[in-house]
Amino acid sequence: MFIPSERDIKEGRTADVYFHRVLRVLEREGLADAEVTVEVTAKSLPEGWEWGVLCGVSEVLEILEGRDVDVWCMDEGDVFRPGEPVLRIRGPYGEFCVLETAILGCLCKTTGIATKAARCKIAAGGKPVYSFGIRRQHPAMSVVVDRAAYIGGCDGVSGVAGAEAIGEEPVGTMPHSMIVIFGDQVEAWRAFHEHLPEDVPRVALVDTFCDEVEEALMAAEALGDALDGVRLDTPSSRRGDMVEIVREVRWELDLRGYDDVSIMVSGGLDEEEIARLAEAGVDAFGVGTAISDAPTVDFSMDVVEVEGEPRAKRGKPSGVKQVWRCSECLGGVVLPEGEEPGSCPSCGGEGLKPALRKFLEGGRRIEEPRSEKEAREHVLSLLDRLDL
Ligand code: PCP
Repeated sequence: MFIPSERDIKEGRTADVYFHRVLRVLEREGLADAEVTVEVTAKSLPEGWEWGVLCGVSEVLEILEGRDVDVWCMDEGDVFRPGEPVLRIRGPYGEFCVLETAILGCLCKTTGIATKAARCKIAAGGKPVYSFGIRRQHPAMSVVVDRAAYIGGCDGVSGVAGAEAIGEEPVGTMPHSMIVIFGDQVEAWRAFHEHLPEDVPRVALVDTFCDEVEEALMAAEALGDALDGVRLDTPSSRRGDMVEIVREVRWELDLRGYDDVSIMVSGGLDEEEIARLAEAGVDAFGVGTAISDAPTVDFSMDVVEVEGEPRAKRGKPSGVKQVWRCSECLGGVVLPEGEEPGSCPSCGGEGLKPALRKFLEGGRRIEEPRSEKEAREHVLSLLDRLDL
């Protein structure tokens, strides 16, 4: 398959060729050792997002570790805003110029995925949101996609490899194919219940051959107390008003004493539909494409200082910057490095703290980024102060 090795990435073989060309020119002109500082910033965010959840820091640090550079960055799962540098690298440009492609590549899509996951969690009102979309990306991306969705706040991931990477059990029960092959829903659900370990939730897919209400009641009657929930994954050709369908399923289940059977919905979900369905009583969401193929965040890496002198291309503010984040309101201000802030410009509080911290010194680790679990917990702790 077409998958570059970790060594290919760390040695710049996945780089845009012009970075190798600029390195050749600079080396021959004796400029490859010029000490520069670069900053990675997103001038704007997709779809009018006002904030993003940074993801990919761990891999960026792995790529730069051992190179003769100093690296400051925001942490895995930190919230950032347009115009705020999230990463700063200082050192001989020749040390890292061929790594720019990989560094940006580790940040752009994963940050989009993590941000979209956080937005879905806000839309779901805190109800469980599971990452179900790795099938929409190349399998080489499956771990990265599920990890980013988890860091953004997803409660679980469907991928076996992704779940292993984050130290969780994978989430997911049955595809339509199982029921179609049996040709009988009840037989399929009963076989699932008979053959799978007890710790696998009994969530019956209830939209394969008949109406969702009808199949939900069939599943409840077939599995009784063993049934944990039903999943509605109604194909678009049959998808009426899912809010009304969910309300009817809930009503008919409750009327017959199955009020402990949860309702999960998957298929074609995005923020708006999740919010509507959460309101209608859906207990959990399986979100695929909206998260796994989330918009790419347009980070760029720009030289802002050369041999200690502020210098940047037009449109990019020169000089090295620090981002001061308010721990109270999550507001922030960007100031030249070394300049101390006053009170928070958004809430007036005194909670401003520097967001860019030093992680590598001379290529050696002096600080570890958050783990996936720590980053996800951090994101979840911020959601009540973030708006869609
Ligand atoms: C899909 C599968 C995924 C869902 C939908 C993600 O259903 O269940 O979990 O959909 P999304 O990308 O639109 O959010 P099917 O394609 O019907 O696959 P299956 O029959 O295997 O459930």
